[in-house]
Amino acid sequence: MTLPASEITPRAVYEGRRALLRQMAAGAAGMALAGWAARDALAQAPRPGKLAALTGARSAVAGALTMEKPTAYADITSYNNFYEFGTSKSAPANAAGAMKTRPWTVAVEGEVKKPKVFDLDELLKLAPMEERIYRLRCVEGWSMVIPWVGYSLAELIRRVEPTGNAKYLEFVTLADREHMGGVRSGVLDWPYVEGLRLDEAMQPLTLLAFGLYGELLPNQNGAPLRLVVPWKYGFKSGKSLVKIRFVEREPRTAWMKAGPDEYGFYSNVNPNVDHPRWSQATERRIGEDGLFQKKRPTLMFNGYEAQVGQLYAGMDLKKFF
Ligand SMILES: Nc1nc2c(c(=O)[nH]1)N[C@H]1C(S)=C(S)[C@@H](COP(=O)(O)O)O[C@H]1N2
Ligand SMILES: [Mo]
Repeated sequence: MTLPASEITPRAVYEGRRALLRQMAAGAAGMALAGWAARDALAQAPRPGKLAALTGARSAVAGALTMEKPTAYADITSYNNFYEFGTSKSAPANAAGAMKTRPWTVAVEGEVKKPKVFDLDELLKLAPMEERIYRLRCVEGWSMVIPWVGYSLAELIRRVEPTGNAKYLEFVTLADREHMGGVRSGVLDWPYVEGLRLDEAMQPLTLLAFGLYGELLPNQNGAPLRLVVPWKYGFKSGKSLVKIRFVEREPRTAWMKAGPDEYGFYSNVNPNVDHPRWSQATERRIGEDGLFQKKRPTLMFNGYEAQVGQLYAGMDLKKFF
């Protein structure tokens, strides 16, 4: 389960308090206190008890512990986008049980000095697990707050030593026709491919996630490991990763192939750049739905502007959407 307060390492507590003080100094004192209380409640909440425990110390990475109340486990694990299992929100929870998540390997290749096929067990031990509480904003206009367990993708990147030609990373996810009904359909050009610029991939918030709510990832959320890039629309966070390629040129992603005018390479959350077919200015928080529930304003870079804004300095974000 998530570490009870009594077992959190003194350093984690110290770092957490410092993060809190920084947030309070930033003028969010009331919200910060509410958020802190929510996280303490989370830490004491019983494990969902569905899957094996995978705990992490609270992250000290700047911005890694959002102040907002985590979405209920039942919502996070029953309202999903995972088109390999179908396009409805309930299809992944119903069908992803068929996916075999062991044995599992991830091939890391391309422009690196030390290419390697990593076994899942090796990846689970590669770096200390951390709890990160991130907002996830889907391009469709809804959001959740998810307590992930994992470590920065940078930990893995450093170990394979990118060459000077490595400018981008391409992420390839599982496409198993036998166990994934959606892969037999033509809804996307499989496998699901996503990409990041190397500096985006190295940003410490970019997470390789293996769990949520203190347990291994449920299949429908991308077991056994997935990417989470909290300042970008949810589709950039590929599930069930099998390959990471370091490349020189910007990868063509599955969504860019499907709708080049609608889905750009960057896909940073941006309330000022509308999707061609709908506004991106507000969002519906899953679990808060109700007749009189107000939508929430969508935040620039999904609220992570202080951490990631400088990655895009001087870029026209309407052009590089
Ligand atoms: N392989 C794969 N990864 C994927 C998707 C997908 O269809 N296939 N959907 C994306 C989208 S659109 C979103 S919003 C998030 C949803 O993650 P969640 O179901 O864990 O909330 O996963 C992303 N990763
Ligand atoms: Mo999404």
